[in-house]
Amino acid sequence: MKPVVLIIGKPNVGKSTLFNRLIKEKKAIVMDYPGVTRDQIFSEARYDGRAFTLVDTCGIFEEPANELEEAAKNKVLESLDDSDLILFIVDGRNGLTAEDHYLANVLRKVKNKVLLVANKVESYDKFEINILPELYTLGLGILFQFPQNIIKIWMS
Ligand SMILES: Nc1nc2c(ncn2[C@@H]2O[C@H](COP(=O)(O)OP(=O)(O)OP(=O)(O)O)[C@@H](O)[C@H]2O)c(=O)[nH]1
Ligand SMILES: [Mg+2]
Repeated sequence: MKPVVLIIGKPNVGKSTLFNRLIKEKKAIVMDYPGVTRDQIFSEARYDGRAFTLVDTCGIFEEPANELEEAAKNKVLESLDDSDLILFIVDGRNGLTAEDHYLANVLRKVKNKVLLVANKVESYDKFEINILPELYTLGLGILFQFPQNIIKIWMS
């Protein structure tokens, strides 16, 4: 079986945008408001000659507002063990919130396969000063940036 790469993160951080970019298709719906992705979306992907299954998710709601969110959350929780790599996406422009910390705590149990990805990093200078130090406090692996050069660093 191909390795499974799971994209996770709180709503609206750009998970589906990254998913589409990596599979080079507009398969997942991208909107400028949170809570767009519900069911997990799977796609076969290939990068640098390596094939893998990429999964876009709704992330994990700390406090699901309804049964749908509860079911979606449980599905993602179940998927963690079955994934080979988990891309934990955070907002590199606005920094962390309680939701990110909640997710980080959940992911600590599978820490060795988690990569923290800061998305929406349009100004690296601002990011480095305002956001980067905060991200290190999560104590989760290496930091990658998107969109600037994640793919380059990821595969190197
Ligand atoms: N400025 C900026 N905006 C981005 C970036 N990546 C995504 N966005 C925007 O952020 C918004 C949310 O993107 P999505 O990809 O739908 O986010 P998501 O995490 O899948 O959201 P949910 O499915 O609702 O959890 C959209 O308006 C995107 O265009 C980025 O790198 N920079
Ligand atoms: Mg989405």
